[in-house]
Amino acid sequence: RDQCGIAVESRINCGCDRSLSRADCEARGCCYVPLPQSGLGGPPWCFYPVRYPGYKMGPLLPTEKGQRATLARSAPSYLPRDIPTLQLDLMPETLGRLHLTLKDPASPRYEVPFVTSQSRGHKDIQNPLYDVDFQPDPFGFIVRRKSNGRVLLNTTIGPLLFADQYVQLSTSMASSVISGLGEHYTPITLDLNWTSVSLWNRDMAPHRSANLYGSHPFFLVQEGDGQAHGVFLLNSNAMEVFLQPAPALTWVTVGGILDFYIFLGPSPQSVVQQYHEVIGYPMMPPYWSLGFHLCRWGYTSTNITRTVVQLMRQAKIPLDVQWNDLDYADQRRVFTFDLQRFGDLPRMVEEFHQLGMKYVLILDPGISSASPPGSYKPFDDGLKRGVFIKNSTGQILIGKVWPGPTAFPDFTNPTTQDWWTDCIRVFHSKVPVDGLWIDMNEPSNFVQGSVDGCPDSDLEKPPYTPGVIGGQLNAGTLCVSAQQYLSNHYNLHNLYGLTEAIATHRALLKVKSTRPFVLSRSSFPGLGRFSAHWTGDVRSDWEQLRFSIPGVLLFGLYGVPLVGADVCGFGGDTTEELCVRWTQLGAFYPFMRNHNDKPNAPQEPFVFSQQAQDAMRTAITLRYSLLPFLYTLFHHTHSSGSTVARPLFLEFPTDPDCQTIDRQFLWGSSLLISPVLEEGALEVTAYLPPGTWYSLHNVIPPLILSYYSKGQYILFPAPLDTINVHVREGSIIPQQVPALTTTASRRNPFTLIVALSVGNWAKGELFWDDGESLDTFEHGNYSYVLFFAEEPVKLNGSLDGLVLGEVRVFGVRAPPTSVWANGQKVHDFSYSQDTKVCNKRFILIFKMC
Ligand code: MIG
Repeated sequence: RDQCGIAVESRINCGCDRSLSRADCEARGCCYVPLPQSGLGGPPWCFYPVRYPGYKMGPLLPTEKGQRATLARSAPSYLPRDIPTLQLDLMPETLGRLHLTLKDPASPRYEVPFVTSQSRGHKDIQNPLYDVDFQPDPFGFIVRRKSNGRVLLNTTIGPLLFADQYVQLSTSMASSVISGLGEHYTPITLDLNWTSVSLWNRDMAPHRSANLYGSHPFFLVQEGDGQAHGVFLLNSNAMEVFLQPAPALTWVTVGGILDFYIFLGPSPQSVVQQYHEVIGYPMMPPYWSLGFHLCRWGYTSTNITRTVVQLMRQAKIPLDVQWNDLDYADQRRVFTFDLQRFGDLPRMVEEFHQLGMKYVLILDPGISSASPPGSYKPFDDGLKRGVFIKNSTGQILIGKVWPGPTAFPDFTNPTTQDWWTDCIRVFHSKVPVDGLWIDMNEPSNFVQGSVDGCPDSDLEKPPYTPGVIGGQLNAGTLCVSAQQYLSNHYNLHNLYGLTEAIATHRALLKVKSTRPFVLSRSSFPGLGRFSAHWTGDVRSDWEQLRFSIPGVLLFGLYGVPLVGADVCGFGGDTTEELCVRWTQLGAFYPFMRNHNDKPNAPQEPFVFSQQAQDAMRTAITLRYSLLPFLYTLFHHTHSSGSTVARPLFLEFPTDPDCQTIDRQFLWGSSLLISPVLEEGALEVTAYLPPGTWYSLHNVIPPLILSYYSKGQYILFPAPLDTINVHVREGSIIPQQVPALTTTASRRNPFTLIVALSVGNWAKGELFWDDGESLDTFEHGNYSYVLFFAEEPVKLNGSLDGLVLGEVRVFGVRAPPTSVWANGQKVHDFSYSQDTKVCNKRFILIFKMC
């Protein structure tokens, strides 16, 4: 009886796999204590008693990498095919990183390939940030933060279950403020009120509680005092994670091993960095990919596509990259183009290149299998080379996607890489694309499993199926019993997009020898080393606009910093006001693309009123002026695993107000973006962390106001032409005079914003290279400029070979009597008073000669 005396919020569900009657529950040896409220959700009635029997742990013995113990269970669990003996490996890898695995020593099980190939640890760790304790019987472990004794994870609160197709582990949480476990349509922190999230890549328009395109079994916990830790479960099987208010969490995965990385931070930013060290730092994007991209499904000819570019240029709105969706392809087959409507596609791409622009088009993984033999080389060749996924009886699995019947390349097979590279090389020799957009790569399938259905097997119908859309693992995708080179699709499904992104990245690398640009819908940890990501088929409405912020910020934590949502929304008709607000927010997505679904009203900037166009031009131009700063942030992410678009809690971890803010965000540590997210709003209530912030309303002419905040919400005017952006005191922001493309803007003079702190100093930096060569950082082919300003205002930093056109200094204490640059007196300067600060300060603007 005592054993069932567990606080309601701490009950661990004994029936994660199915709902249990009292008899079923007691047959499992669990406690059955009904509660008044009923219906879905809420605390379980059937839960594990204290010390529910499980594995018993043997002695810990030293190994080369740490310590090892054997776990054994004497009685079977209630699950089919228990693994009776387990091997525990404890591997302290760095001071802040602990690696812990549980696997079957008797017969190897599937383990995730690729992802951690770059991870390196040390052998002898002296005095790490963590302590680990064990409860031997039943087995459980406790991880503590050594400095304050805080329990970060405690798995003794529930049993470890480890059967062939069902692995379960529960842990307590150090707080209720948890971010991660994507991809879902959620705020920046998860709801722990008896919810669950499933990780199974699915072609599904973002909506609440659905498993979406990617899987990221990583979360970050804010401990409440500014410290944070993170947990990564490297497992690619279908998974459901149950969250409860204790706070506690239960992982259930249907295969693989338990392979945990625990990151001790202690700052949230260092947790992210430690995670990225394991999955690999993100790629350095080509500079042009930070420009504005324009796409829609329904640009049905080259002439229509050309017209779009012309109208953008007439409207004088910057545009770097024009895109085409499926429209270009002949009968929707990839690596072809329609000779009627897109016959001069190669010439069109050349024209865009002449304008200093780039061109990207879509590639779906499904390869049409129904063309007459000899008429469609990608399929014929693929067949010969054996690159396609096979069904469980060894025939090529045929599904249905846009071209009709299709086969699916198996990107875990090295031969597929060669074939894919050849397909891309041949196509590129005709149509010199600058990047590739890989869609439908969950992979998406319009029939369930295959055109012939799926076999009736334990893989297709496992003893337990996580709560996925469609109720079955093969819903909207391939039969999971399908066979791939490395394993079955059951294990590899969540890696399909990642493996396609790797193959596409490598192909572009070979064909072009410049930095590849790939945009992938499906994702898994490690994607950011190869690809950008967009958040899929978002609807054109205000709620989706608002949730695009946590969507983008979370992908930053997942190591995919080059991310954005379709600006103005993909599904449904946008409105002018929504599209203006979305363009303003989108100007601060790291990846900015306006994209629209086929049946919808057009939403290119030029289709709107003059007033709306002006507002959009202002926002996009502001982005272009800030690209040197954005690019420098990408350099940091690429070289040390930081974030670009950053949630406030990463930058102000000890400020409790920042823990859950996700209607605002930062670029790096210096720019605070506070967009309008409500229809009709002409003001925005925004939180300013403590300090002085300078508002940056317009590029030219500047309208600068500054605010001193004690850490408070402030109401800012936000007329339709304005997005509120604030510069943090103490920062220097490198900018460049904007132009209609980055090709042109990169030749323009730089400008600097120097936002003096109260103590009269500021610093900033610029990473600069040719914007497209490979590994410039790794090979030293770049300039790196540190700017530093101090009292009396003096600015240092040399722009080797680059032209500095203008400097704007915010927060100058007194009207300057003289201004000097490079040892010469400057006559072309102006200043104005900044009225909003407590003591009078001035804004000084001067032109360099
Ligand atoms: O089944 O290529 O998310 O961006 O426009 C739809 C057509 C297939 C889904 C993508 C969307 C793209 C669309 N694609």
